[in-house]
Amino acid sequence: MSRYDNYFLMKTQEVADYVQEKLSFFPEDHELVCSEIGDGNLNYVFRVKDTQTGKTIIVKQAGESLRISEEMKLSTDRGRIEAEILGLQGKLAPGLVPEVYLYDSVMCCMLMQDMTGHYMMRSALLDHKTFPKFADHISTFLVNSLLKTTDVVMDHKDKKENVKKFINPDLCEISENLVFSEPFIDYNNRNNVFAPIADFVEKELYNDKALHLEAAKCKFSFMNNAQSLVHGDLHTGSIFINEEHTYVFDPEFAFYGPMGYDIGNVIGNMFFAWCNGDAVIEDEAKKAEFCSWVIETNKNIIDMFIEKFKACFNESVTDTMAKSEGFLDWYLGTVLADTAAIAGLEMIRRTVGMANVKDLTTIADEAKRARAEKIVITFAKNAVMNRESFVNGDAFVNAFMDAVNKF
Ligand code: SR1
Ligand code: MG
Repeated sequence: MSRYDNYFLMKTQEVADYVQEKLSFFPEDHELVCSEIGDGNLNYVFRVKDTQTGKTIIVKQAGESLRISEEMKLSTDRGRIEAEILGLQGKLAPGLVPEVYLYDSVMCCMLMQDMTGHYMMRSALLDHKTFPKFADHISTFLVNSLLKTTDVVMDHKDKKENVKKFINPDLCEISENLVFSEPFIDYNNRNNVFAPIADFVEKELYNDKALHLEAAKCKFSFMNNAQSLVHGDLHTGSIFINEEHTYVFDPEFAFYGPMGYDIGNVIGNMFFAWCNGDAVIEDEAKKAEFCSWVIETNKNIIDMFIEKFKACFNESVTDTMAKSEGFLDWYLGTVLADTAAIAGLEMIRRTVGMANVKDLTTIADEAKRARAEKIVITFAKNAVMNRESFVNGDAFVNAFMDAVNKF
């Protein structure tokens, strides 16, 4: 009989004892301290530290309701999904995800590696730090975790087992509402629209029926195209990074969906970093350096993804029909179109929806923030409406700069 035989939400001061009971990670007689470090919308994240050695571990516990909203209840099964996908991604993309030491399905707790020496990427980008190896690292992660979990590569029955294992209805429902629906029709009355651009949003998002139709098509692709095991929430807050290394974490939204969902999330969130840098950095040379790095990085992410995707496809394809001449180019074209559409939809929802990004909300100057948000919405609409023309890195960054030049 243990006090952890039934689920309860732990308080910070209870977490160190929990770790000692569950793992032999720290010596029994060492003094441990614990702090709550999570700033996400859903879970409680604690760091436990050995005061003698400085060694640390992370404990992530899923609550039954969300941190961002008490009324929103969610299955705690998301913790299992997260622990399982991290194990799988660790095999497919070694070194690019943190190690999971234990998943406790009763307490819905994951004990995992502390990614010390790394910054949370969104915060680092808000400090306008640059990471020269990011495009290389993230394109490797995307190709390996996405292409290698498709029917192109996997045995089809094994892949279907994966689809079952990673069915994630509650978290998918959040995205179906927040990404694909509410930014266009605010039926839950919880959009956060920045008042100075309310008229712009009304005209460009709420009243644009052609846009609604394309968003609807993307929503049904999200719900029905079980293409790859996607991370499901790959924004810059789900990445820990330094100059040399990148970790992707927090895949609790994982499910089998279109792989462009992950790639588009990365691209869209990088463009947010550009918007922040452009609006906030005062020194013109520094601004140019940071903003050009973001643009170059997004171009490289797409181009490296294409190159690595083709190489991986040719090396790993197993499906007989997928080896048909022309299939690879057709398939990749659909992935890039999905990527463009998702970059656009993610950018729209993080601007006017319920869950906003600090990259925009911390721009203190109202006029600069309004300009940034109009740039975002203008690029995003183009990316959704004309997604098939986004065929390489240049297409993405040129379209973004076209939007910038309009305001
Ligand atoms: C109600 S949860 C809001 C958002 O936070 C997560 O990070 C996901 O992006 C979700 O859409
Ligand atoms: Mg998250």
